[in-house]
Amino acid sequence: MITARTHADERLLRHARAAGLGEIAEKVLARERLSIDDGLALYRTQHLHALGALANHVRERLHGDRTYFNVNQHVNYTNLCNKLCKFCAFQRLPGEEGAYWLTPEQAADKIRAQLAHPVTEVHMVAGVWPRIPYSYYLELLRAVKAARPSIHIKAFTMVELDQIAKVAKKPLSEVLPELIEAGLGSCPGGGAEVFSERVRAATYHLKISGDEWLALARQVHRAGLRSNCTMLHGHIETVEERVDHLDRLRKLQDETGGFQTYIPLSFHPENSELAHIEGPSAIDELREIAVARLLLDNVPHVKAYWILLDIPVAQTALSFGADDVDGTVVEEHIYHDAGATTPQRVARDELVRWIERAGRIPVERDTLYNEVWSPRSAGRSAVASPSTA
Ligand code: V47
Repeated sequence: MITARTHADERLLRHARAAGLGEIAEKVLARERLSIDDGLALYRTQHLHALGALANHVRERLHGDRTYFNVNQHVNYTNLCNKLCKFCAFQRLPGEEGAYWLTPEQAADKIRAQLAHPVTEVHMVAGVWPRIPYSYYLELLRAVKAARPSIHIKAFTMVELDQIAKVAKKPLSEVLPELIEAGLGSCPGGGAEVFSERVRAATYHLKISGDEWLALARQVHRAGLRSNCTMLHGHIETVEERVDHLDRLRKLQDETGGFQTYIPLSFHPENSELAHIEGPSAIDELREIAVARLLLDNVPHVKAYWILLDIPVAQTALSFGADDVDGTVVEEHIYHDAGATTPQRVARDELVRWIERAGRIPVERDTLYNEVWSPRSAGRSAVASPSTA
């Protein structure tokens, strides 16, 4: 499609040309797909503002000022894990200090504890422990649904699904309909780490490979579920490996269209075996958001997950390509065990204010991006809400 260039487009082009990104800007304005080499150039440019402006152009073309959030809660049902990933501070072996495994009723209690708040989604992920039987996963889903029938359950990364199929002793294609019947609504994006075999061999060799992660996501999409996708960045991976990871996500998305949102996960080193690595800076995090927005031209949303970015960086990311900030969260362990200094939860109205103070329009969504509330639907007061969290 050929569209006439506006003054703003010409200004963007001049800015990009001055930064040596003119050819990429031409492609972005023409809505052409960026290549692997373009991706490398975006990672290597020192001109963060020009990169951010290009990503912001795409963000505004797709979503205008709309910025999505939801009222959600996280439940990490166990930290028992046998994958021994070097980046992880959350995992425990049985008998280790702090090891826990919630019964389905204990998980349901966490849902019931939030009944006074307008929670629409539970994000439920955990470690992988082979003694957890298949029946547990079904009971967990049923108990959560019984506690709050309206809740959308976004649960189980591809790593957990791989394990669930193993203990079920059935192929995933047979397991997924049973999980859906018990209440599963969609899948989160974790566990992908970086698809590179080199990085996997060095830091998470017991985990499923990139090919396996992608094959499982393909099956999830074929079963009719939407899912998210992620990349864990800022440890030992190279920029070539990052571009390859994004390219492989993009290829699967061409095939299935099942990814809703991409979430770059910045490595938090504390209390992990990689504690000697500094982890990404705010600049690295903004670059990651911007490159993803430009390369993943077929994934609708890019999330600035405030828990790991911190609020000022998440607000800034809304002008670097991101259009979503995740939600109220309530109780988070994975990043707080790894040194995150953000609060464990945020009130719904505070999220609304952060988004407004970043100059954007807050839109409360459900998990599948149906609009729950926006200032337009609520009249003039942006903070007015169905009820407050
Ligand atoms: O799978 C673990 C990563 C993931 C660390 O889908 C770490 O909406 C950085 O996937 N430093 C879980 N990252 C979180 C996740 C997620 C979060 C928010 C929203 C969604 C979504 C998904 O966190 C794990 C792993 O890749 N992780 N430890 C760490 N120390």
